[in-house]
Amino acid sequence: MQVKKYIAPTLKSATEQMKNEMGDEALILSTRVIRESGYPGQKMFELTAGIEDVVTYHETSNHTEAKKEEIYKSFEEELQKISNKVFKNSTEIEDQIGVRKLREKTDAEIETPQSFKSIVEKTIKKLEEEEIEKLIIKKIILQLKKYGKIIYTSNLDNHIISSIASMIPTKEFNVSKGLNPKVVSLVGPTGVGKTTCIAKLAIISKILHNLDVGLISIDTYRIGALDQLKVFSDVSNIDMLVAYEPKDLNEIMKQFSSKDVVFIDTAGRSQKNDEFLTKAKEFLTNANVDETYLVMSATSSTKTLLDIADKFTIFNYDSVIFSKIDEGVAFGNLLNLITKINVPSIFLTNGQVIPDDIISADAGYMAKLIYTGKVL
Ligand SMILES: Nc1nc2c(ncn2[C@@H]2O[C@H](COP(=O)(O)OP(=O)(O)OP(=O)(O)O)[C@@H](O)[C@H]2O)c(=O)[nH]1
Ligand SMILES: [Mg+2]
Repeated sequence: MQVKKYIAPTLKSATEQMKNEMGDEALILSTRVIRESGYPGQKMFELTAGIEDVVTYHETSNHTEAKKEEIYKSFEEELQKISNKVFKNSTEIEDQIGVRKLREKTDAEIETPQSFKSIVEKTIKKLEEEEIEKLIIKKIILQLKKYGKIIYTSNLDNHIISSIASMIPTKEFNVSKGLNPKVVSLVGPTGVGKTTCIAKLAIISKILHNLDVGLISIDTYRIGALDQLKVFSDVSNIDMLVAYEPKDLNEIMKQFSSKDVVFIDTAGRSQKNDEFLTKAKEFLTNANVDETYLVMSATSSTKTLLDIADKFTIFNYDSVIFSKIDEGVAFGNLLNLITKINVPSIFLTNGQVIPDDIISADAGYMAKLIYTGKVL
């Protein structure tokens, strides 16, 4: 580590001097107030700064083992000097600048530029295997390069996961008791799990949050669809009404006016069927929907997800639900989609069990899912 002292009338100007000379990566090791003879009576600040040169990842640099040892030794010496001078207890400064851990690392653990390069290559391969698009991989790697000096093999995965998480917007599901009913509709292609998801949300709202729940089905298209929700509503003792025509919704909403939350189950429609999509939209317009969630299967390809997300924009959906993550084997498709549509995720579903198999969307969880390809 190179260590240098800067003396200036303010801490700010000392910091500026440090940055001009040592760059943004310099660390402030200590600061103190001193009285300088050249400036009688004037308060001066002394800033001790250091710049790391033990762990560098510039691919062009070529540290031999001996060179590394030499740098490491001078770093230790400098550290000792500073700690003796500035702090009574040397562990105090070590802890402050976080080098204690670094000192404890064995030589084998310190990455050479070559090993960092191979780590990056392995990372790219892993991200490709998870089916993340090249442009996103590039973005992740660029972020890694930015933090190169503090990345080790042991914390690399965490850096990648944080980088992925920073690209995932999420939203919370909020319902307040005693206000106008919050009206939530679920839309999406056929068989993605809309009705199952509504059943999960309805039970959670009723049992866990003690909310008064209403269910509406506008799915009079598929044979058996009404029965599916009706059986559930009977078993769970949750009111359910059916709208056969868009105008029916005016009356139904009056009947449900004292509910806390109302879920509307729509018929699954192929995103290719414009006529059906327009009809469903007409129903929902009459229901004064507060929030619409687009349900998509996590097992669909990126191309399919993008097509669905595009065709369903007619519903102005606020959030997305990724269903069937338990059936997925790679989840790069989710990141590819999310980074393009920029709509928050609200839930993930991970099985058929009502109400257990649903998870609130969390960027960290989703990033791990995408990076590891495994449902944790
Ligand atoms: N493995 C798995 N299966 C699920 C999940 N969610 C729903 N399913 C199953 O997927 C099938 C279709 O679920 P539905 O809830 O009927 O799907 P839908 O979107 O309402 O279907 P349509 O109304 O016909 O468009 C059922 O067998 C569900 O049990 C999930 O998260 N994981
Ligand atoms: Mg359904």
